[in-house]
Amino acid sequence: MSEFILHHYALSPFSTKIRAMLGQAGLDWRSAITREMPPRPVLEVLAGGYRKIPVAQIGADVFCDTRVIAEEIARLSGQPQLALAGCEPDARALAARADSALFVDCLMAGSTLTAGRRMWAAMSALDIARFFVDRIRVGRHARIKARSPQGAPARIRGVLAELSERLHASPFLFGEHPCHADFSVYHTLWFLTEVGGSTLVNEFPRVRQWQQRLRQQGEGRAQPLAPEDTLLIARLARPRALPADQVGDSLVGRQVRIAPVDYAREPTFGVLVAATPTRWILAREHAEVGLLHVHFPRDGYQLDEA
Ligand SMILES: N[C@@H](CCC(=O)N[C@@H](CS)C(=O)NCC(=O)O)C(=O)O
Repeated sequence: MSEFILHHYALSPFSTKIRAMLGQAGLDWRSAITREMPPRPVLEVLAGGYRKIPVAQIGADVFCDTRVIAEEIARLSGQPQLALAGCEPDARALAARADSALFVDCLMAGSTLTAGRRMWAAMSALDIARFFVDRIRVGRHARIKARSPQGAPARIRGVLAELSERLHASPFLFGEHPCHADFSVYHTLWFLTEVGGSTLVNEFPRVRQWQQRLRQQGEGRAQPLAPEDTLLIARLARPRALPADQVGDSLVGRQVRIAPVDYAREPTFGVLVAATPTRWILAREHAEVGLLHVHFPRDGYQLDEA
C-alpha cells in the first residue's frame, strides 16, 4: 500500500493539527517539507492552484484541507472520531469556530516578538520578507470577517473558559478520547503558546493540562522524504478506485474550477469525477506525473464549471 505523505512546514498551525492527529493515530508517515510561501513547484504539480498547507498524498491521490486529510487518517487508523463526520454536532460546531475565528485571534495574539525570533531562526531574511509580502497579498484578497486585534486576548479568554468548563467532565473536549475538535483547538493554541510564547492558557490549568496531554501523544513516526520524490511516487501510482458513497452532481464529467471561499482563494482546475457527501474529487493530468485525483472538502469551497 502507498505511504501517507504530508507536505507541510514546521511553523504552520494547520500542519500541527494534522501532525498531532498522526500522533493520536499512531501512524507511520513520510514528511515532505515545503516552503512557508509560494512558489512551491512540487505542490503546484500535485494540487494545481490550491496553495494552502498542509496537503497530504497517498500515491496518485492528493488531499487538500485538513478536513479531508483527517478523514483519511480516521480511515487508516480506524478512529472515526478523527473525522468531522464521526463527531457529535457540538464538536463539529466547535471545530468550525476554532479553525476560523479562534485561529485568526490566536494568529493576532501570537504574533509576538517571540514568534518573530522563531521565524528568524527558521527562515532566511529574504524568505521572511517574501513571507510578509505574500501574507499581505493573501489578506488583501481574503473574504473573512474583520476582527479587532486589540479584542483578541479577551475573545480567546472567553473560549478558554468554555473549554475549561468542558474539561471538568472529561480528559478531552468531548469525552475519553480526542476527536477532530480537540485538534482544531489544539493547533490554534499551539501557535499562541508554543510559537508566540503567550502565557494566556496558564490562567486555565485544565486547558494547559489538556494541551500537555495532546502534546505527549507526539506526532506519529515520521520519516523524511525529499519533496521531488513525491512526484516520482505519484507518477508510479494510479489513483485509487473512486468512493462508493457518491451522491451525484450535474458537473460530474465536466471541466471545473474549485477554490476556498475564505482566503488564499487560488483555484484548481480539473474534471469533476466524484461528489460524495463530504468531498469533491477532481481528475488532473500533468506531464510530470500523469493522472492524479485531487480531493477537496465541499464545505468552505466553491465549485464552478470552468
Ligand atoms: N482550511 C484549511 C486552512 C489551511 C491554512 O490556512 N493553512 C495556512 C498555514 S497554517 C496556509 O495555508 N497559509 C498560507 C500558506 O502557507 O501558503 C485547512 O483546514 O487545511
